[in-house]
Amino acid sequence: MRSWPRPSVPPVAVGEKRMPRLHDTASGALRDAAPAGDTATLYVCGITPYDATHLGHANTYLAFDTLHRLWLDAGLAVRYTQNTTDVDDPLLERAAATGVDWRELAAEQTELFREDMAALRIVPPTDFVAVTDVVGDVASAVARLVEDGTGYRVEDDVYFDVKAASNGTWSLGDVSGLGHDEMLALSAERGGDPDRPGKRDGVDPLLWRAHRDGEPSWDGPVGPGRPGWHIECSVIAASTLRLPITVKGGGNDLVFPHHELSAGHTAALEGTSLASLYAHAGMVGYRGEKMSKSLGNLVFVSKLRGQGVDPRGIRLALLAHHYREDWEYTDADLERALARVERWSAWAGRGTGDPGSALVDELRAALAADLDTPAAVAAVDARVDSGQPPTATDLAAIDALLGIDLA
Ligand code: 5CA
Ligand code: ZN
Repeated sequence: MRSWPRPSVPPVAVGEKRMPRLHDTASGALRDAAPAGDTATLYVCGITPYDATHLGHANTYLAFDTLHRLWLDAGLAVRYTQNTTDVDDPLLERAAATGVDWRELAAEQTELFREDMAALRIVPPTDFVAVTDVVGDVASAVARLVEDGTGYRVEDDVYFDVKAASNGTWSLGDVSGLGHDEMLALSAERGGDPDRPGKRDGVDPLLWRAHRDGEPSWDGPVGPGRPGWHIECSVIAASTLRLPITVKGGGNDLVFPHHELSAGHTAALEGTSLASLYAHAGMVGYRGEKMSKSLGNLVFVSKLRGQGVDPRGIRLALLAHHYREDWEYTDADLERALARVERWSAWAGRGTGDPGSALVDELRAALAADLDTPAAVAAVDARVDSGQPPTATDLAAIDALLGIDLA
């Protein structure tokens, strides 16, 4: 479907380019986030379109935007896929509770998300794919899994047999490193149904939910129903990107079950790993809890924009925290960031001079080391405080790498 407008990203022709290194959840190590060829691929799990876009969402997409910008700066082509989970239990529940058609709710929230992403100058995905646009592909994938024995029925629903699927390419735990008991507990918390009778293993996830009265459903080779959650991202990744993906990303609430089991589905369907590296952003909290739709403790990007807040301030409030950190947002974060935008803008307004600045090298070095945006912001602060006016390269680098246009 339609994505959002691409911000201008100026080329920065001077200095030494750097390939990023990222913390990989699967190995627990810092690893090169680099493709074998000259095209990097990225898949970031997209929104379930209701209660969008809160600052937690924005923080996750901004983390991967920083990676995207580093890759572009390093001269790579980037293919980036993002999905929207536009049919799923929580979305249907919200639609029912508010008396809105679920399709209308999803369309309206996806449009709001596009506007927020454009305002924050997030470089858009190459492919922005709604699950409802690929239901036929998901159904065929589920049918193949049933045929090869990794998919099985519980009544009319279809589940994925994690034990049967664990083979040389993927074994349960490869992505998350969790033990079986921890998986059962998390699965209960995060949309799974570990106690359903008839399942071969409590961790086995739903591949296809058979039609229930009042729920949307599609006809297909496994009977009328709708996609399970993890299979949607496996199918969308395989249909848009060459596997394994260079980096698979999302918030750290997706490590298990979502990314673990998407990787399992991909191994079973494609015989290959889903991704070379799994990167996860921390959770942004507000008033003592993770910012989440179910708790309702949300700060919306659109609301801040509506109050006239400069989107560069929102961006800098988030960039001031390392992407892997779990942190709690307060109004002071935004106030500090807006003061910073003012200082940086005043500096940029002094006209350009002094060709000897090393700022671009400092920014690249900080960001290439696991996207250390706080260090990058501090490097700009130091340059601003030095009393020297900016160079044209300084301003281009701040725009290209941090997405802050001071012109
Ligand atoms: N549609 C699925 C992914 S396929 C989903 O998790 N949707 S979501 O709307 O709940 O979240 C969208 C993205 O924002 C995910 O990558 C999720 O990990 C991330 N996210 C959700 N809440 C927060 C939060 N409080 N802080 C940081 N990231 C968050
Ligand atoms: Zn996903």
